Amino acid sequence: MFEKLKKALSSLTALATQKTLSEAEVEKVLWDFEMALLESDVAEEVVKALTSKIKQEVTGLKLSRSTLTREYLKQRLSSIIKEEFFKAQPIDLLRLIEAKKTKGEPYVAVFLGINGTGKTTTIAKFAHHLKQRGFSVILACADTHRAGAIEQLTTHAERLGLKVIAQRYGADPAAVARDAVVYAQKHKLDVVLVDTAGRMQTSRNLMDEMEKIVRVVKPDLKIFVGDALAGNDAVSQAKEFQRFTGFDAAVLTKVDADVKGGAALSIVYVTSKPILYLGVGQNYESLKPFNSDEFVNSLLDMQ
Ligand SMILES: Nc1nc2c(ncn2[C@@H]2O[C@H](COP(=O)(O)OP(=O)(O)OP(=O)(O)O)[C@@H](O)[C@H]2O)c(=O)[nH]1
Ligand SMILES: [Mg+2]
Repeated sequence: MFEKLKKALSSLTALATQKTLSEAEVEKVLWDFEMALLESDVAEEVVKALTSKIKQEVTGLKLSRSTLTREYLKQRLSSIIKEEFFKAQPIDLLRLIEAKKTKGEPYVAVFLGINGTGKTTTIAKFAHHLKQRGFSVILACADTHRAGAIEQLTTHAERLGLKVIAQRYGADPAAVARDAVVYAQKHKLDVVLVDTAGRMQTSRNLMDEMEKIVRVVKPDLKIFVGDALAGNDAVSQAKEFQRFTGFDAAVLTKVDADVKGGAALSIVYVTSKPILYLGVGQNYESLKPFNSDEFVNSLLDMQ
């Protein structure tokens, strides 16, 4: 995971191994660093923000080997990334769900994003995660567009032993979502997970439909599901969804297959919303809670 981004960061910390450093050498390393970030799918605006911070840092230092130790550079890079890139308040989702449960109300989460990013699979994984922690969960199939969507979610529900609310294809997705919330209220279920159809951020009708679902069910949380493999595209999708419907947090999927790693850094920076989970495979256990400190430390190979 994220090998390219790790390599980009270590290209910078390698500065410290050189005996003497001329301004030109530092420039060269910074240039390579910038290119390596771009190649890791870090969005351009994020590369600019990060490299200008690092430049200030490095050029402000006396360029002697004693000040520019590798450990020192790693520490600085790590705090810059943590301070500048993970400013978003983390969300303790399980605590929020517990709080609503105490009030006797279901917690409603709507999953949104473009086609094929992993929304339905993430819902199944998340439902499994919640069930293991003792919460009762109901799934709502508010994807009434894509052929097979209802069967896909129903199959997951059967495997996981969960109730699913679905209507026919072409039905109003907002009505399906509302039915699920009403069912959960009546049967005292803890969590409603609403699966929505994949929609291009450029499709006005579908974005309006998404907005209607949100208006009708007033979810506690809107979760953007982004595909790590889409790199910079995932970043522009996140921006557009942010503009249309807004969202509170993100899940990044297919991280197991992502050698680059730029999308995670960029989505958080560009939207200022936290990442809740990483999808790291296709089975129900492959959902990892995301911790920004651990993420940055692993990128920099620090404990
Ligand atoms: N390797 C890997 N594959 C994943 C992950 N998450 C989802 N997938 C795969 O991605 C494909 C699409 O997943 P879906 O959950 O159907 O995506 P979706 O966003 O619901 O798709 P639409 O409903 O068509 O918009 C499936 O083959 C999933 O198995 C992940 O974390 N890692
Ligand atoms: Mg789906």
